[in-house]
Amino acid sequence: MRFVTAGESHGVALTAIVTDVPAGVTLSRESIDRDLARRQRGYGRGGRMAIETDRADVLSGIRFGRTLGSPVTLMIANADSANWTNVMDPWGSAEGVERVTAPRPGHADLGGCLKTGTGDARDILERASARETAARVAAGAIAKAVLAELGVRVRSWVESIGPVSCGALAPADVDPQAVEASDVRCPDDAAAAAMRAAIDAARAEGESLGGIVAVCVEGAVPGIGGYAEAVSRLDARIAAAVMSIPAIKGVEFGDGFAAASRPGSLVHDEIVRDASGALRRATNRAGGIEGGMTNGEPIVLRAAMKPIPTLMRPLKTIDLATGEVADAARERSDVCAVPAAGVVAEAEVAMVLADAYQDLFGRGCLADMQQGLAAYRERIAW
Ligand code: EPS
Repeated sequence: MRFVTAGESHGVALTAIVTDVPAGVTLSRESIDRDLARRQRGYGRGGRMAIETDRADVLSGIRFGRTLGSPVTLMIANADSANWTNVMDPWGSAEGVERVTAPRPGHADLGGCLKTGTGDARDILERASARETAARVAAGAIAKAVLAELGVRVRSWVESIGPVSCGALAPADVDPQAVEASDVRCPDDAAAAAMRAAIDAARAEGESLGGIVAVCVEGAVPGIGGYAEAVSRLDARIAAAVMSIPAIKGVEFGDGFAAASRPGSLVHDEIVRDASGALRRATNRAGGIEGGMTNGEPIVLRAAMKPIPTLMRPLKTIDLATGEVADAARERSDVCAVPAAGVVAEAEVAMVLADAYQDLFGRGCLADMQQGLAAYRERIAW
């Protein structure tokens, strides 16, 4: 499975086209819209989220609640576009429309203006906006539906916002209901309260905050991904997908960077037999991936998100129209979008993993994939 998105933040709609979707996958409109709502929630979001109630219309590829095996087209209308018709008109004139000429440090504004030659950063920011991640989440819901049929679940939670951290949590200690009940998506109540306070303080100071999200995949069989070719290595594929989310600056699996300073015996996970006779690991420091492949333990990865570049107390920049020092552009924005980033990361991870399952068990039809998976499970029982 692969997907491509299109759409500007204040254009008519966002769209995603998902290709290589296996036929016969059951899914509901609610499952897609639920993830869209999860992405919209979160303490620290800006005014836009009060305007939008994201819902996906399916334009192709699904009939009577089942995938057809043809490309799935999803469309999410931008309710706010009604307020931007002259600014975003495909055929009108730029005359009288205010340009954005003070690029924000940390945003795509300057690089995009230089790359494309435009003198209006709106040409860039409309697409670079994290609003685009709504389309990714809708596409990811299709991948999650495929994975669910294969016994694989993807979830996420927040471990830090700004300076406040609840530390690295073991997946077994994270109650998914507690995560979903928290408006910062952190299951630790004390940390969650401190995170909200940090967001309030940042808002009061015209600041923005980043943080760390964790994503966990449970139920994946060993051997998904590959060791033989660089492009098939699952950790590389997942890292690339997660790094493609706007504002993500780092990705680590398992103990990640901390493992670099430890001796090998404190890094690698001993192979043991569990009560059922299956080969398992005594620990999961690798984060479920070894040699570019799943090892049967939960995949655990963390992504670091930088603070959103739009600051109400702006940094200095150079105005592209005048060449003079200026305050960076201010747009309505979020103080903190870390809780949303976790939901987007779930979508990216799900898409990569569904595709990697298809590498092993076929692409065309879910029933064939399930049959292949059952035979594989039987063969690898050691
Ligand atoms: C977002 C929509 C945007 C921002 C935010 C994410 O809406 P607007 O620009 O109309 O306020 O709230 O975008 C950014 C943080 C950004 O840097 O562009 C969304 O739907 O997630």
